[in-house]
Amino acid sequence: MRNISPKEQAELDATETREWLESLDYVLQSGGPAKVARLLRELTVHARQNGVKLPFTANTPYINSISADEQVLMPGSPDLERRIKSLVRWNAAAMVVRANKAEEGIGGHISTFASAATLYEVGFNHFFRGHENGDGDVIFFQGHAAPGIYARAYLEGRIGETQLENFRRELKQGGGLSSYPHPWLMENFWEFPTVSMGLGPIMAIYQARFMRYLEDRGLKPKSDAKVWAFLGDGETDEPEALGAITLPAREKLDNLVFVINCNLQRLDGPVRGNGQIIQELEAAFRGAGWNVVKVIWGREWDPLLAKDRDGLLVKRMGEIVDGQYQKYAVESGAYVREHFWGTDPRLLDMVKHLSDDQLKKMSLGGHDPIKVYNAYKAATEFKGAPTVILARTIKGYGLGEAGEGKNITHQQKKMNEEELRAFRTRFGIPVSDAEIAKTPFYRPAEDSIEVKYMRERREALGGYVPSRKNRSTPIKSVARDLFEEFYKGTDGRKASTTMVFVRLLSKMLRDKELGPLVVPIVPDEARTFGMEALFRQVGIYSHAGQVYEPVDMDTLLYYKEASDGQILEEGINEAGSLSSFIAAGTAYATHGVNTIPFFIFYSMFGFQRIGDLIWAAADSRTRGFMLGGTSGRTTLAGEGLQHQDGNSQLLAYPVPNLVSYDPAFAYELAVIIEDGIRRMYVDQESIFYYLTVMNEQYAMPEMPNGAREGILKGLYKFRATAKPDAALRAQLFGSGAILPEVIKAQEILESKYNVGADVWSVTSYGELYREGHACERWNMLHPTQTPRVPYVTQCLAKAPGVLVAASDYVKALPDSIDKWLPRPLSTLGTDGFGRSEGRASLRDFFEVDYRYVIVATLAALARDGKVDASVVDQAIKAHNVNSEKPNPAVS
Ligand SMILES: Cc1ncc(C[n+]2csc(CCOP(=O)(O)OP(=O)(O)O)c2C)c(N)n1
Ligand SMILES: [Mg+2]
Repeated sequence: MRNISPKEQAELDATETREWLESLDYVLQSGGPAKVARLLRELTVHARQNGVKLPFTANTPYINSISADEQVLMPGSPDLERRIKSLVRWNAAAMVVRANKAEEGIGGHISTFASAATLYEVGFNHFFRGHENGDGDVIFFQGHAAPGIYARAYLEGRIGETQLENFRRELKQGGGLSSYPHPWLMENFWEFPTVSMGLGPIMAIYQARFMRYLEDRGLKPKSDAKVWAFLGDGETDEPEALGAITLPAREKLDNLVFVINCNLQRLDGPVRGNGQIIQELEAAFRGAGWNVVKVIWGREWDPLLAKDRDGLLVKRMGEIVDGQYQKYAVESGAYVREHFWGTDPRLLDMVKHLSDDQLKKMSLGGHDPIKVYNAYKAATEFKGAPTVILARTIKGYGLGEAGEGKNITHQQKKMNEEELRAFRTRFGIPVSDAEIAKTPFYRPAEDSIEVKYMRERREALGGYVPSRKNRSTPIKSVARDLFEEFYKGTDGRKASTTMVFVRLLSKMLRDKELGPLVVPIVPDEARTFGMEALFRQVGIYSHAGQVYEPVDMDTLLYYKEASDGQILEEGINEAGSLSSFIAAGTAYATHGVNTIPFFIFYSMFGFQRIGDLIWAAADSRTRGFMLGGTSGRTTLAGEGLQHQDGNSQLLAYPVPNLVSYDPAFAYELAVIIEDGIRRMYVDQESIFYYLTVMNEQYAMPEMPNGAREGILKGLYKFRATAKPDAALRAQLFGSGAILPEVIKAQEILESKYNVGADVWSVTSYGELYREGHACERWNMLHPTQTPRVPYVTQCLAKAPGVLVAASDYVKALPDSIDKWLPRPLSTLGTDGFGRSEGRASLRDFFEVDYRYVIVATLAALARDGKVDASVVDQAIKAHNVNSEKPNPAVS
């Protein structure tokens, strides 16, 4: 047989391909798409069975998922909508430019919204549902797009010109606008903070799931409201952004829509210069089970794609990397013709009827309202899975020379006169050349067709968004008898504060009024905290119920999943759990339901790991209780360096609306939780709680008379000395699991060393610290009035003797109240890395057990000249304290 030349081979291949395609076309025409799909599936199986290795791909071609002939016409008035969008664009840019003129460096972002304007405007005009007709959509706006959202609210008449003028200057007279979405600062406007990138997407996922939870548990009527999350393509590099995307597919959350603005750029440069972010994201989301809608090309491409019989154009589209696409966006039509189309004469031929200018103006999908409209329509109608829309845009769209598609675009805040003029002309804004230098805001008259149209659309869609308000009715009161059992103590029986919490939680769950509102959240630690009885009592939430027979079905406490289950068992996922906590703790505003979340977790994996989400919870005005379980550096035995938490109580300090406590006893915990529910759900305070609970067991004493106020303020005298008249006196502070050590030291100091020591329980250094500073500040500003005395000073001003504190947390905690005490405080704490050891050894290592309390007390008395140094020395020896051991804080 003669050899076939490569050219002949290519022709044979082409013929063969054509024959196969023609057969397929025939099947498509006669049998329809379903038949083609079946055939292809069977062909694939057959090929695999015969050893053909098929490469895996989760990708579809680099074209729109919705073809031109599938798309529907847009309702409404596209022309008017374009005009409105232009006005929004102008005002958004103007507010940033003005802010930067008025005060150098005040910042702001023009280019994010410039690229996303169509994505938002189509939503505002046709999809985003307000809360007024019942249930509204929940929208997570991309933080850096805030100027556009404000500009629209200004046109709608919801935000005044002064506020717009004071963008990023919130402290100005008359009020300003916060740089980004912050419910804490604009509580009637923004619902969720998103600007710490990655947090918006994960919060949105758990919000969508929580909406289903509320419906399945009958706490809210079923609705087809959506959760929308707008994010940047660069943002998807944050682990939180994509880290939880399998959950909504698993749970079939078709109430969730992600819109990813793929402008191919982030702050420094291209997101994937050498690859394609859209294809990468498509594969990730499809792999996770999402419905993926790609909106890559604008309408001008449709006729070209229709002509692309051989797939040449689609192939060309798919082989260009993003860095190169970015180059096309800034280059001339001639450049695009040469470099994009010029690789094949057949491609060049396809566009020979188009001028360079027309080539340059071929739009991208994310800038074309009809493409975006169809994508949103498909997303909102899709059943059985969440949808992600991957919309291609140009960063800084419309800014022209001022920064369209450039690498510096993200930080472009200024536009010179010429650039402003070009921008004005491009979008047809009625601002004259004479006025342009002032960059005036522009709002058409109240009765203009633009304003009327915007208002009508929003009215039809259920009111303005974003908009936040408390939609719940406060709980009337909290029944004291739920909590009173814990005031009595355990009569010598040992218990841990975790056990106490679980018992209290179980009681609350049984309460008629409170019970249904309680949302227990655990990241795969329920057994660690002894909560497994709750599995059976209230069930684990699962939309699907339980479709299998649990392995422990025949036991009393079997693993019960139910569609109306109450526990959110989040698996090993603290970030997801905290996102659920935020959804549940803000439901009073979002859904008008007073759910009370109790999120219990391994305390070291709370603040330390997901501190930024806790900050977002604070900003969101989340209500509820976070419980750091197995906490304390020396109380968690055996677990070692990464687990033992001596930090979180300090890390809780900076969160302004977080109230933190380190309770030692059952009644302290009960008093704190009862008061917390009252403050948050009866009095409607925008606070939340952090409580550390321990697994060390000891007898729980009875609540001393009159202790309630002190427990809540952070300090009360737990036990006075039996020797108030002793010559040597001391005041000992203990908290959490270290309090029993301090009580033991009190007894020995009295019996062996004749020191009359009072013991104080410090439930919260944080609260004492805040109150102390509040007094100090007031005194500074009111010099002629009677000074306020910090609570801690009131308690201790007349208390005799030396002052000693022992904590299972870092020394900075007790030290933080030192200045309001009458004499210097000697501090014992657990600075340093933990060790894998038992409690006794750990407390020796960290120098926080009763022996160190004794030594510290005697050393302070020696310092004050009350005892001889030799007494301290003898105590060190008597208690086997090793003076030469290395400092645990640095070893
Ligand atoms: C966690 C976090 N890291 C860094 C930043 C700073 N930052 C703000 S915007 C931005 C780039 C955003 O790019 P992209 O997500 O693609 O959004 P685009 O503006 O392009 O729409 C960066 C790095 C931030 N806001 N949050
Ligand atoms: Mg981007």
